[in-house]
Parts: sequence; structure tokens; C-alpha cells
Amino acid sequence: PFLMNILKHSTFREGKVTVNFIKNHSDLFKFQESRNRATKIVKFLGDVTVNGNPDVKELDPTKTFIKPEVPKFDANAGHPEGTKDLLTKLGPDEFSKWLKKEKKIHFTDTTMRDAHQSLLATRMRSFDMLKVAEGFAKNHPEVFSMEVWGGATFDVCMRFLHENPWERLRLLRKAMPNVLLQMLIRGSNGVGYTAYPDNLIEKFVSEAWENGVDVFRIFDSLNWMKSIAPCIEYVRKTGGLAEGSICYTGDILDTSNKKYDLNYYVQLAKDIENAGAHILGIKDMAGLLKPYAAQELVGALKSEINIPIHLHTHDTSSIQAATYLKAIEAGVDVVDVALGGLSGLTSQPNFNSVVEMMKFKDREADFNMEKLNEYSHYWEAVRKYYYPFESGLKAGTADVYKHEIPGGQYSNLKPQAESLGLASRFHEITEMYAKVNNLFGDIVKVTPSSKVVGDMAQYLVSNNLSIEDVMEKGEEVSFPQSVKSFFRGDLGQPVGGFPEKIQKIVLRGEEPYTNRPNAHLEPIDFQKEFEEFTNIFEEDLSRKPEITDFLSYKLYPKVFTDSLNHHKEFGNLINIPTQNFFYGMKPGEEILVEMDKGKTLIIELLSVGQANEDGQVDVFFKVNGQGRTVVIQDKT
Ligand code: 3PY
Ligand code: ZN
Repeated sequence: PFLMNILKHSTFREGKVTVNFIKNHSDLFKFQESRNRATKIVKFLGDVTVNGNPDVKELDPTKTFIKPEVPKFDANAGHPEGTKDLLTKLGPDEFSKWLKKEKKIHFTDTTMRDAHQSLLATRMRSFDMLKVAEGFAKNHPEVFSMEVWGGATFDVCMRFLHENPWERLRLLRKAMPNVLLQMLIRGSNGVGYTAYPDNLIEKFVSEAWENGVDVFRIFDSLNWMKSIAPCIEYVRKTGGLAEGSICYTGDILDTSNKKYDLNYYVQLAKDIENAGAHILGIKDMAGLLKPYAAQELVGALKSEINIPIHLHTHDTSSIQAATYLKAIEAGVDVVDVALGGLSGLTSQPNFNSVVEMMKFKDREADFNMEKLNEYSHYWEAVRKYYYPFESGLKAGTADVYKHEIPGGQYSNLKPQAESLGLASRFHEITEMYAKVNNLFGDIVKVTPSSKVVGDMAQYLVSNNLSIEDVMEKGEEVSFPQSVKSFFRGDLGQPVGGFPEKIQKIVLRGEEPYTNRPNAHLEPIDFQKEFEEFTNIFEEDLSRKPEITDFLSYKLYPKVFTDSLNHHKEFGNLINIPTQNFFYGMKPGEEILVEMDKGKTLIIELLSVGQANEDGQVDVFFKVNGQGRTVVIQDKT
């Protein structure tokens, strides 16, 4: 084929070949390059077929899948105007005023971020999103925003799905240029679990904007303004919308709760508005905001602040549609919902049903219900591929008001407990979670502070220790790293400060600090470090490293490096169908894998050989009609 390329080359045919012909015509190597890429993909498919996907811990051979039906849309038509076009036209300050004046209720679709983060351990692949992104944006340009990025997706995307999160964002942006794209950012903790240097967060925000994010939902896991305010400022330097958020905890209707009462939230909301937010987010990460509390909270905020209000919840209790109804009556501007097939329980309330709820009333939003339901069916079918990541929760629970575990964490805690051999003690863990929260001074619990409480609860249950044991024999307890770090001040300062006694026990004489954790971190010298990064990784990446690669590396050095090594061996897997990505192929099965626009591989698995004495297995494929054998080490 290489020779054929030379013979077909125009310069060769014109008889102008010189000694440098091959050197000067890199296109000759294109064939080799795409053959290499195909080989890597086939190698991956061979490996999953023989060894399984290491991320799938338990296979259920009785599972059957149905082909997800992609709702129809006109691929040749342009995108109808949506909220992104309006943001471009008005700019963020005027956009915020427009939103506040809107009468109808607006919707953010969380299906591609929080819904799968909270139901399927964040495993949704770009492949399944990209199948419907363009169609959704064309069929439903009236959606307020699509939450598609941030939170845990950044890490999981690289760590388990072997994808580049920036590539996901760019592709979704391209498919949905007309509607706002939204991300979740953990203030000074970015999309990680600890504080990062301020200039790293600033650069991250500006690159997120450049690559497609419009709405930044900013929160701090302890509701600490000193972590929220700088991030609002970074977003204000872009053309994006800063949604500063309060994390809701406790119950404002409970008058014995003095810490997180209505006044506390109103003051925090004012601080967020004064810090320059365009929108106020109410982030009810555990789904604790009951209907009548929502009425009171939203009602009070509407009269105390001037920016529009965006409400987020999780339906763990199963009554959060009622919360939305009361919030809508009280004047909330936008609510977060997930398409039916990925809604409910630890995810968001059902998009389709909440739209129906408002039909024929004055704040009704006009959606094509037939189409919206088709998208719900699509996700229902796609969800089946992800069965190993289902948490197994079957019903809503009122326990959530006691343990206050965020939706995303709750669905993760069960598999985590199983992996520690504590499956039968799950309720003990959730009860311990509540006790640890009290011990730590009743803190706001959301990533990463929720991880601190969860780590401690699991540690105590698995070591059969009680809260009393900790208080009495603390010097014998080996506290989890996250707990030590929390009491040192690495996540910032909790509302009302740290309880001193337990802080002393955990820190064993180490001095905590009370200023911003970021103040202890050296700023990044971007020019110098990016150059070093380029020197180290250029060859492995086999392309020019981008600043976004560098940001991934700075946020998750090991995850980035592992993901790069995976990429070197198996290539870019973004276009492998999800069924084959997780479960490999069956002999006789033929699949299509798009390489570049218009270039598709037809891959058929012919047969899988027997392992030889070294444990090597020959796997026979046909790729675009040509036989291809890959040798796979059997690790089963
Ligand atoms: C995250 O930080 O990932 C969350 O979704 C918190 O609720
Ligand atoms: Zn959430």
C-alpha cells in the first residue's frame, strides 16, 4: 500500500520525483497512520473480547440490549436560534436581566452530566451523547441549558472511559451551537477534590469558556465565599454566565436548626449577588429541600435579590416534583431536570413529566412532547448498556433527611460498600454518615466535603469503631487522609468553624490554618511548565500538546498519564459503540467504527482462538474486508 501511494501520487505521476520525494510528502504516511489507528482499535476490541473491560466487575450474561432509536431530525437544516444565540447578542449582564423578566419556567437538561453521575457512576460515554446532541438542539432549541460537563465527569471520562474531556466538550459544542452549555465547578477545587492554585482555576475557567462552556455553576463544598467569589470573578472575565450557588443543607422549616436557617441562606445569596454572579443557583445536592421549604426559600430570595434563580435538586426522596411546583409558584426562574429514562431517585426530577405538570397554566413552557418523549426512550435503551454501574436503588427513601447524603455519593456508596465487603451493612454506613456529620460540626456535605464524611463513616464501620471510640481513644485511630486534610483547612473553613476537640484529636498537634488553602499553593508558571510538559508528552500524544492537555495533567497527573498510556496502546476509542466498549464482540458480529468524518471501519469478529501455553490468544477479524489477526494476552 505504501508503494501504491507513491505510484498514485501526483508528483510521481508528473515525473517530478527527487531524492527527497518521500521525505517531503508526509501524506504518503497517512495510509500507514490510519492503518495503525485501525490496528489499535481492533486490538482494543480483541482485548475486551478476551479479557473483558476491567471496569465491568460483574457480567450478567442474560442481559439483552435493544438498539437505541435516535429521534429524527433534519441533518441538513441549520440550528434554530436558542439561548446561546441570545447570550451572544445580549452579553451576560443583559441576558441575566432577560431571564429574570421571563414569565415561563425554563429548564436545564442534566441528562449528560448529573443524571448519569448520580445513577450510573458517571460512566456515560460521549458516543451515546453525540448520537443525539445535534438532534436534541435542533428539536428543542427552547431548552435553557444543557448541563454536559464538570463535576465528576472530568475525572471519570479520563480514568475509566479513556476519553479526553475537552474533546467531549468541543464535540458537544459543535453539535449544539445554539443552546447554552453548562458545567459544574467546585470553586477553588475546580473539578477535583482539593484546592488548586488560583491561576490554574482561572486558566481552567477561561479554557472551558473557549472550548464551549457558557454557564458556570460555581459552588464551594463548605459554602465558603472565599472559594466562590474568585471563581465568579474568573467567569466574569469571559463572556460566560457566572451562576454562584448556595448548597442547601438541613431544613429551614425546622426551627431547632439554628445553623442553616432562612437568614443564613438569604445572606449567602446576597454575598453571591454582590460578588458579581449573573444567576443564583440553589444547589440541593442531597434533595433535602422540601416543597414548603422551597416556597419559603425561593419566596424570600425573590424579594431579597435581583438576579434570576436556578434550582437544582435530586429526587432521592421521590417528592422533589412537588418542590419544583412550589418553587415555580414562588417565582423560581429555571429548574434542573433529566430526560425521563435517566431521571428520578438520585438523579433529577423527570423533564418530560415536569413539563406536563405546567401544561395549560400561566408559566407553561412549550416543548414538543412527542419528541421529548422519544429522547426519553432513547436514554432508556442506552441505559441498559450501563447496567454494571447501576446502584441497585429501587425506591425513594425518606432516610435522606437523616443522613443527608448527596445523590451522586449515595449511588456510589453502595458499590463502594460492596467492594469493602460491607454490602449487608449499607444502612449502618448511612447511619454512621449522619453521626460523623454531627461529630464534624454539622457541615455542608457535597464534593469534596461529602467524601470526607463518607470516608470516615466507611472507615468506622469497617473497623467496628463507634463515635465514642474516636473521642476516647482517638490516638489509636488512623484517620483517613481526607479527614486529616479537612481538619487542617485544605477544603476551607466550615460554617461556624471546626469543632475544636475532634480537630485536635485528628491533627495530633499539627497546626490548622484558617486562610484560603490556595494561599499555600505556588502559582503555576504556565510558560515554563507548559514547555516542559510539551517536551515530555509530545511524542506520546503524537500531536502538538494543547494547553487543555496540560490542564488535565495539572488537575489529575496520574489519571492523565495512565490515560495517555492507554491511548498509546489502543488509540482513540470515542467512536466504538458502547456495547462493544464494555462487552467486546461476538463471533460473526460486524460493527461500524467511524475514524474520521466519512471514513468508517467495518469490523467483523471472525473467531477467537485458544490460548497457547504462554496464554496468548489469536483473535481473527476482518477489517474493511481484509483479514487481520491480533494476539491478545489472556489475563482472565
Ligand atoms: C459534583 O461536585 O460532582 C456534584 O455533582 C456535587 O453535587
Ligand atoms: Zn447534583
